[in-house]
Amino acid sequence: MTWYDEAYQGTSRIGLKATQTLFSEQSEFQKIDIIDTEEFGRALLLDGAWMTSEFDEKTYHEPIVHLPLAVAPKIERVLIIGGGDGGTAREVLKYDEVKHVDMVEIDGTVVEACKKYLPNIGTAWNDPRLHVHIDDGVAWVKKEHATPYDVILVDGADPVGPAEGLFNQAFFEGCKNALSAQGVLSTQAESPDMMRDVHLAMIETLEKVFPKVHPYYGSVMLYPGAQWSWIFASKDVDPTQIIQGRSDAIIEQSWLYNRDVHHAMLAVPNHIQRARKNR
Ligand code: SPD
Repeated sequence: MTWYDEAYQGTSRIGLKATQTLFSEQSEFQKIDIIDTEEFGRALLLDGAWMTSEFDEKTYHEPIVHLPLAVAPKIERVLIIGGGDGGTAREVLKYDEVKHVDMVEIDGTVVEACKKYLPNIGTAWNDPRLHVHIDDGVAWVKKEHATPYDVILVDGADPVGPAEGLFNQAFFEGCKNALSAQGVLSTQAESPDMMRDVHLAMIETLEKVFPKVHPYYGSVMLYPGAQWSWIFASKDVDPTQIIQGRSDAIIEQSWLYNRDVHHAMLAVPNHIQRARKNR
């Protein structure tokens, strides 16, 4: 049996013992590994970093999707940047109000491998509302969009390699231009503990682009630090104002997400509050 580890800064590792290596290939963009394990089920690594596993994926995909979709004034048109395993699209497509989803993933090999080996995560590939584009998300948001998006979800990897462009001001300005006036964005925002500087820099960058910026927090077992974050940004939407009734049916089936969790995720740790005051 082979151990697969995500090594962080040469000082720590998070590892799982594989019972089987299902897929291992260097694509045009990155090294893709999909393995099977005893406790976490099937899991995906990109360039040696854990992206998702059958066991803990809901603790990532429910927050990135349900917090913004519970409060966005409109959710008809959704853009997902990244999200090649299909978990984010699956959660978005649970909403009947969603009419059209563009998912823009740079690496077609990730999509094909996940369709084949992670069918329990991407369960909505055949939904006719989902349009998968193998394309660069940075270029996609810069294009003129005849109809703006109501929601943009940035489900990329870490800020090294192919996802690096999903963390800078120019990209978020593109997102703002692609959104409707009342549109909202949510992006994965790294570990507030292990990647604290990156997390704080993302808040600062988003604040240069959007008037309202709210980090939110949860735990994802396989990620460095296990404590993870996302950032909700908009021109003028209050993330505490849940649209009544919209998420009720979803909450009945969800693993983690409910109204209490929604509000709890928006609680900002003291060390982040202090750092934001001192910047
Ligand atoms: N360090 C891991 C960051 C990964 C964020 N995206 C995960 C993809 C799951 N759909």
